[in-house]
Amino acid sequence: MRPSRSSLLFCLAIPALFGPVSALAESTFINPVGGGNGSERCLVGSFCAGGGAYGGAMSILSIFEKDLGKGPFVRVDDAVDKLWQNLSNQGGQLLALSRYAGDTSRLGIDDGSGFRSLSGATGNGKVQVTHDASFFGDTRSSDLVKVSNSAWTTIPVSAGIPFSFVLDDISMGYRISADPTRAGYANSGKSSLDYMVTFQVPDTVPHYFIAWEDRDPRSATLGDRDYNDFVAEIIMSQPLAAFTVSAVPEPSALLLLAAGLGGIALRRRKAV
Ligand SMILES: [Ca+2]
Ligand SMILES: [Ca+2]
Repeated sequence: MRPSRSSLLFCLAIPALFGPVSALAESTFINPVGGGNGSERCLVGSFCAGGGAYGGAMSILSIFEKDLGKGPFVRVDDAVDKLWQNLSNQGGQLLALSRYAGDTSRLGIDDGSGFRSLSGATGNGKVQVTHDASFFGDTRSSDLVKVSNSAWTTIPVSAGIPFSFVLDDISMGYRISADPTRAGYANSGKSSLDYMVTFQVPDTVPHYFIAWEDRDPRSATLGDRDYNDFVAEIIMSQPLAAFTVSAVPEPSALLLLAAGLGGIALRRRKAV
């Protein structure tokens, strides 16, 4: 099971998950069609035209939208996903959900005391879902792995201590921080290179998906920028600071939003 909502609600002192709507201060570009080996799924908001052998398919995040049944995810301002913190001790949970990358990586954190691993290395080309019957007809159904959701990991950080997520590329032996101002990582000091983007789940608790690009920062690029290389689900006891939503969604995003709203009633019926 996913962690009990009631077990997390007790520490929620901020009931409003949606902060004030304002202009997006910083939005890292995501390449919607990918550019890897063609087996990658494209990200939300894309029709994946030209996405190699998987053109036209659902994105990883749209799979999770469908799996959770809570409505469309909302892109989080990249100005605020570098540092996270909780209102209670050990108040966050993490679940590693998918990886589409040749490199084997795991996810961890750094709260100022160095890297701490939080996840194992997930299988390549796999997406963990809990409602596999919802994906009948998916053109790559073999990618979808049904899980019991028992693999949540507590984020071992005390209340009020800011931390950053870190991707540990085990194959290549480098680590990338979501906060490039933090010292000791392959992308330290390279603020123009943002390797992690974040989406919020409409929920009664602060609930997010983080998605990584795993290109070696020493090459000073962001690779194919599809941000499919590692995706994890996060539940917190405190929303990201100064959370904002895009004031001017792109036309394709508006179409998706309309489609998503139309499907909310159905999704709610099947949601656990
Ligand atoms: Ca970011
Ligand atoms: Ca990539």
